[in-house]
Amino acid sequence: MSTICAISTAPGVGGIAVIRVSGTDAFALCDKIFHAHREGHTIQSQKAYTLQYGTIENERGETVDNVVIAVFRAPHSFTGEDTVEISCHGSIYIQQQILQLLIQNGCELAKPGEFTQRAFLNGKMDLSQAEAVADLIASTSAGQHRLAMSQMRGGFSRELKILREKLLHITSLMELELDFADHEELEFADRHELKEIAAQIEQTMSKLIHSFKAGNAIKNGIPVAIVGETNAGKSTLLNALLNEEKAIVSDIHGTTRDIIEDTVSIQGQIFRFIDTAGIRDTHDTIEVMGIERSFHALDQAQIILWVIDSTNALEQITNLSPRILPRCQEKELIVVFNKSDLPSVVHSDIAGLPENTHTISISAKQHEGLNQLQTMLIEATHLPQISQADIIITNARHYEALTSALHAIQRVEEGLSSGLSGDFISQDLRECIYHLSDIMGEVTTDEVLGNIFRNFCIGK
Ligand SMILES: Nc1nc2c(ncn2[C@@H]2O[C@H](COP(=O)(O)OP(=O)(O)OP(=O)(O)O)[C@@H](O)[C@H]2O)c(=O)[nH]1
Ligand SMILES: [Mg+2]
Repeated sequence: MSTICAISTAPGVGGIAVIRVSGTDAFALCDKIFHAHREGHTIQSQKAYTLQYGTIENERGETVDNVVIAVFRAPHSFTGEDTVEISCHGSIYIQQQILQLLIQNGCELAKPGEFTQRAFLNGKMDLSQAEAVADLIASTSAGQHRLAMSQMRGGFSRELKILREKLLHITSLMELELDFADHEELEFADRHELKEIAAQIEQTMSKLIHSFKAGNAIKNGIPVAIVGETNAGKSTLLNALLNEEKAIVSDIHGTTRDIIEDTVSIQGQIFRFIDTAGIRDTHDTIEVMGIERSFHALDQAQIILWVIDSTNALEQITNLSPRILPRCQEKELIVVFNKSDLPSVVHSDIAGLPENTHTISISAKQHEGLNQLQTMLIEATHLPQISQADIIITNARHYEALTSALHAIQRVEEGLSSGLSGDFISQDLRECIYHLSDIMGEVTTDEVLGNIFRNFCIGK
């Protein structure tokens, strides 16, 4: 395989940058531009997992930089190939010069994710673990980090392997039976036992599929729609929660006309706050379109913050209850009485709201009551406490494959119950195994692989 190189540290200027070179010729290629500090030393003769000091020189013999070389020998490296890591100074100019010299001497520039792709192809990790590497790099919250770490360590892969072994066991029994189809009295596979194993498999799969909701919420953030009448202070609240002047705030009714959203981490959990156009009767065509979007955002969200101007609370509740409450039945609704800094007659047990509605009084403008609101938000997520040992699905590709596998195993169970002939059952079993293997990347097409790794950053 060709030898590839890339800058593995973040783009821009840092104190130090790392350039990674991986492939059969990594040592020989790097030796062409490296001059060891100690006479007679080379990278090719350098022991694995040691560091060596020296200089990188260009074709005119000028020093580009003083560097430290780390050597990893195949198969004991991240990619499974011979790998060199050049630590140079952080200047973008230096990094580009070294990269250019490597390419001039025969290296190829790595494509995004190519190092991880090679690790996968060389059997250092399965596909779901490789995908976790990308998640780990992208993680910005404690929750995301914990999930990626657990997936990278292979907990999910182990679970899949166990499932697959059980399936293979049933399949081989079923197929053995088919081989002796002439002897009808033969039944190697005890149907009762098979049903039990299939039920166990179905249960484990359902659990994994179920975990996707939590996994997805942790990875992509829990959607929270901020809705209410115009001028209630929705955009002011969005800005306060994000701690940033993201949305325009004004005392003109109908200021926000489109969806404005952003994510923020609260106590290690990512929330995606969606500010919406204030709901009112209007003849303004654009505003009407904006209000339609408000309801769409409400329908998509998991938590609803209904912002009410406390100085006008009763009227707002009466006006909007028929339009908001029916849409919140499956969701967590928090009624936020805003503008608590102004005199008002509102009480949190105000009439007109269903019993057990969560209410809170805040001043978005003065940032009063925000901590309590954040705590309420965390409670409203109902996310289970997740440890690194838990197996949670976070990836839509895995979710789809598992769902297909689940349908196949359900067909197997039905087939077993209704006494369906063995060859049909074993066909469904094979399909189930196929989908599990797909998650681990054992039957995945090059096109799908290409897509997965394209989303990585270069240098990883
Ligand atoms: N006194 C007081 N004024 C507030 C508070 N929150 C918002 N306001 C004011 O209320 C007005 C409307 O605020 P916005 O945040 O633009 O209201 P909105 O709900 O986004 O309004 P639309 O975008 O028109 O639907 C502005 O003048 C804000 O400064 C608050 O807690 N106290
Ligand atoms: Mg607004």
